[in-house]
Amino acid sequence: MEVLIQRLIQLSVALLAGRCLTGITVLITMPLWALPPAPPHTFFGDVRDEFGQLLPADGSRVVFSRGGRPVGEVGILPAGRDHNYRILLPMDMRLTGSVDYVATAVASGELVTAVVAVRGVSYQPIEINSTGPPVGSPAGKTRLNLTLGEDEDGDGLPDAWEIAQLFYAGVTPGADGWDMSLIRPEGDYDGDGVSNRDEYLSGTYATDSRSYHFLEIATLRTEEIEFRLYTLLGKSYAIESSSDFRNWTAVTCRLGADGGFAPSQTATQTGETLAACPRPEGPAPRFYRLLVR
Ligand SMILES: [Ca+2]
Ligand SMILES: [Ca+2]
Repeated sequence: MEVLIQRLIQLSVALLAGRCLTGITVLITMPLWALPPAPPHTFFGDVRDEFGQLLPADGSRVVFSRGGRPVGEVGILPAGRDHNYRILLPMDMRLTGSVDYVATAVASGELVTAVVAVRGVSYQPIEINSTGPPVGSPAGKTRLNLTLGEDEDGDGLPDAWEIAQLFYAGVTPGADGWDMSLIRPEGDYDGDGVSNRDEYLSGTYATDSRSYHFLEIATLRTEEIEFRLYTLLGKSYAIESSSDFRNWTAVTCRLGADGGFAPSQTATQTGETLAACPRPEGPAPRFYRLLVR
């Protein structure tokens, strides 16, 4: 009877540990101090080059490290999402007396860094400083956009893009070089109502008031709304609608005369373009916005 009770206890322990009972040996050698992992933390976002273009899925990779040692690596994703990289960092519960279940496991609050490897060369994104961002909670998500390029003036915009905008505007460098303070992210150099940062992200000129993204109603038909918008070749566009300015849903539209209907489409021309979208039923007011990637 004593042996039976002992085996029942062992069976309970084995089941609690999520293992199959194959014998007493399993119970003895099972590493009881190796606690289960916590759910991974997800970092995701957009990786852009110094002129605002999303990096293509051409083999470039995002590598996360802790203390100089890699803890995760992923390739750039193809278009079609609201991000072009997504990495799940393994996490450990870090309970007292335990050891990590894998050497690359991280914990909440730990600092990590990231580099982007393009054709074998690693670049440190502008957003990554010497300490790097902290890891959030298990199962949590952190959006971390990564921008390539130099940023000597520390404003978050790649200097190469800022200089290109000034050059386009006819500004010349002084004795101390280019005055990049003229192009601040929150500023609007050309006064077209679109911030310099948004012009960088959308690919328009920050120093040309004729170059900016807009969305307006061109024609209102019984069953269709025709929008007029500004597109750039190769950029993708999505029109979203809302009835309360809080919850937005993508509208399936046709961009240009030849395209099919889809929630997001890549422009085949630069300039004004028409987009045909189904008109919603009912008298409720509807708001629309344009997303550019
Ligand atoms: Ca800068
Ligand atoms: Ca502007």
